[in-house]
Amino acid sequence: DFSDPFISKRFRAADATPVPRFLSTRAQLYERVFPQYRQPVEIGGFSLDSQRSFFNDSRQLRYYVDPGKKPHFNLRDGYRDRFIKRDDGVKEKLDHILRWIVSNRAKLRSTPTSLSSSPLGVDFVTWRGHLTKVLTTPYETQEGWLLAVSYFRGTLYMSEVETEAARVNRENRTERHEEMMYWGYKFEQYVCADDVNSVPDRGGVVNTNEAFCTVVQTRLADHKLLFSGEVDCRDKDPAAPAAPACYIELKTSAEICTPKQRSNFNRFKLLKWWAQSFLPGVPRVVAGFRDHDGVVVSVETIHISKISQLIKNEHNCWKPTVCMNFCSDFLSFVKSVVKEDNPRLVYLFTWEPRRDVTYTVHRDSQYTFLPDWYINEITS
Ligand code: 0WD
Ligand code: CA
Repeated sequence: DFSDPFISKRFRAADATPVPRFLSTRAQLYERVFPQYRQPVEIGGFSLDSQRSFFNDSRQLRYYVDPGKKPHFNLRDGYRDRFIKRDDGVKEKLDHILRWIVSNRAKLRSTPTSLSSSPLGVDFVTWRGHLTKVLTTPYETQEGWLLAVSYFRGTLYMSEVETEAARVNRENRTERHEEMMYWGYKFEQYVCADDVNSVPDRGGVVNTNEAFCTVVQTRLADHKLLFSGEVDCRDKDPAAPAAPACYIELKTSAEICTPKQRSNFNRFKLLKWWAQSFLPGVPRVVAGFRDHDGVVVSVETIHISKISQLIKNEHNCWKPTVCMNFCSDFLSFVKSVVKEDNPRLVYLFTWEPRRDVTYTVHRDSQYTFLPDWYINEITS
């Protein structure tokens, strides 16, 4: 009942603007000037230990140790006997970020953004990985996504829901695919040390529960964002710039032998690498190129700011401005749809390749993701 003043108070805006039903994802629609994207500022970080326990500090942050140009690392080493894999059937949703917010509320409220209607001073709270998926949507042809959004005390919380297709893929991975997923983590172990003065321990256990996540604040057009992303390591030079500029993203990829492989790398992989690191302001990716047997044959540093130049000669290639304008328009779309301040109400934004973004509304359903402990903590 929208005429009841008590109820309408709980809505964002009691205006008569028609609510849009869908958002187009056609790339050409987003080819306009690059939107404003404020330099991301690190406002904190947290660690997840080998048991996936939360710590409000950077104890899991590691230090990059340059392996040289042709290290010949064997990425298959330890897969059978020194690998502890995180249970990816456990859905943590935004829980770790919410835990960080609760532990750092004073810091958040004292920032000079409190002119905003929300006590947290931000419009959106989410994972960096969810925003990466939004950025790459106009060019994605394989995998769709589901993003659950709830509006609570002036802030929109956005948490991914695994699609049916992604669940089927996850539950039916081949043994080869399972092993190749390990290779990326093994590469991290070869080039990361636990302490600023120590060296990598290549004989240790690879445990994918362990993580350090940065928490950054930034603004895309008129959207104030707070998001967290996992950081692989940092520059160990004490003279390195402050975070996030000292952070390094680590990647592995198949070695590039043909012009066709080069073109595919530029068109598909560099898009994902760019989007992921550009968002939090991580300036460099260190890529380990490996052969079919999991041996790293070369290591290269790729500067995120140079990627747009690298791809300019590629025919029919992706454009950073399309990604950022689509993201900005998607966040505006979310704001225009999600109006009721209610942590148990979920708007489920759905996208499948070659389709528009649409949404459905769910009250007190399986999709509700803001936990009671968080609601109670923020409400008190
Ligand atoms: O649905 C998801 N993607 C969820 C992610 C649901 C719930 C939690 N997470 C969190 C985990 O806490 C993890 O620590 O994801 C965190 C990483 O967040 P992110 O930085 O926003 O994610 P993304 O940018 O997609 O991935 C960064 C790295 C990956 O590195 P590569 O180089 O492969 O892109 O985080 C790792 C992976 O190493 N990673 C994950 N680790 C644990 N759980 C997950 C995950 N679900 N997804 C990626
Ligand atoms: Ca990585």
